[in-house]
Amino acid sequence: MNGPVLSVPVAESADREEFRRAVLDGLSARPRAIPAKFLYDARGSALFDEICELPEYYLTRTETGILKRRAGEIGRRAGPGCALIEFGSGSSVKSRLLIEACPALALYAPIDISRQHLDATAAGLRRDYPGLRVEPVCADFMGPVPPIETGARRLGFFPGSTIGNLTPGEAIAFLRNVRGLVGDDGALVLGADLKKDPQRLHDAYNDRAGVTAAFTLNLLRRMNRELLASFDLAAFAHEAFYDEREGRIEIYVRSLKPQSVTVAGQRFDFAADERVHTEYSYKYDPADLAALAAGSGFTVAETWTDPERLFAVAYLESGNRK
Ligand code: AVI
Repeated sequence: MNGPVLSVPVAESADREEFRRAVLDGLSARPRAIPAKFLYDARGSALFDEICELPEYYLTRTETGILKRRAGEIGRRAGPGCALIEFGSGSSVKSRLLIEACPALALYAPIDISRQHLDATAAGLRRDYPGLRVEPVCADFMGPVPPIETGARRLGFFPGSTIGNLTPGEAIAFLRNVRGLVGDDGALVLGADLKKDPQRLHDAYNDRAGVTAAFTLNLLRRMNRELLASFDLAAFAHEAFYDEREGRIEIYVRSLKPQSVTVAGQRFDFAADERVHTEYSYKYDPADLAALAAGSGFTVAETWTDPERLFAVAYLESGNRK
C-alpha cells in the first residue's frame, strides 16, 4: 500500500518571500549572485527539459545510455529488497531504469521540492508499477529531509550531474547528509559530468538554438513577474564559459549597457558588462570523484562511463559496510 505524501508544507507566499530575500541579498552583494535553484520556476523547468534534448547538451542522453547498459550491474550490487531514494527526482525518468533493475525493491522514495512534480511522478509510477511502494517526500534535498521509514537497506540516487551545480564545499556537505541517510550498509549511485575538451563543454552551455540563453534570462522574467521588477530582457545577455583552472562552467546574466532596474521597490544600478552570477556547473575526473567520496564517508566501488568518456556514473558505498 502506498503511504501519503510526506510534506514540509511551504506556502506559496513563503516561497515568494524566500525568492525576494535571495534576490535582494544577491543583487546587493559583490560580486552579484542569485542561487541557481531559482532558475526552476514552471517555465525554467520546461526550458531545462528542452536543454536536455539539445544536440550540444550530451549530458542527459549519455547518462541515460550508461544507466541503460549498467542497470543490471547496479541492481546486482544493490541486492534484493533495498529501498531506492532519489534526491531531486524531477520526473523520475532515469529512476525507472533502476526501479526495473533492483530486485524486489522495498520502496521508492523520490525527494523533490516541487509538489507538482512529485504528485505527477508518484501517480505515474503507481500506475506503471502497481506492486511498488512509492513514498514521495516533499523537501529541499539540500536541507534536512524528514525521516523515511524503510526498514530496508538504502540505495541513494543522485543523477543528472546536479552534483556539479554545488560548490565543492556544498557537494561534500550534501554527500555527508546522504551518507547519514543511507547508513552504514547503504550506497549511492551518482551521475557526474566529466572534464573534457573545453570547446565541447562551452558548446553544451551555448547552444545554437539559444535555449540555454532563454533558460538563464528566464530568471529576469521571473523577477519581473514575481517581484514586480523592471528588467528589459533585451538589455541583458546569457554568458557561459569554461574555467579550466576551476574545472567548472560559470554562467551569468550580463548587462549590455549602463542601466537601472527596480526590483521589489528597490533600485539597482548596472554598469555596462556587469554580471550577475547564476550557476556553476563543476566537471569532475575520476580522482575528483574519489576525493569527494572519501571526504563524505563513501568509497567508489565502481565507475561506469561511455565510450567517449563524457560522463560518469559512480557507485559509492558507505565506508563501514558490514
Ligand atoms: C541541472 N544541471 C545539472 C544543469 C547543468 O548542466 O549544470 C543545469 C544547466 N544549466 C544550463 N544548462 C544546464
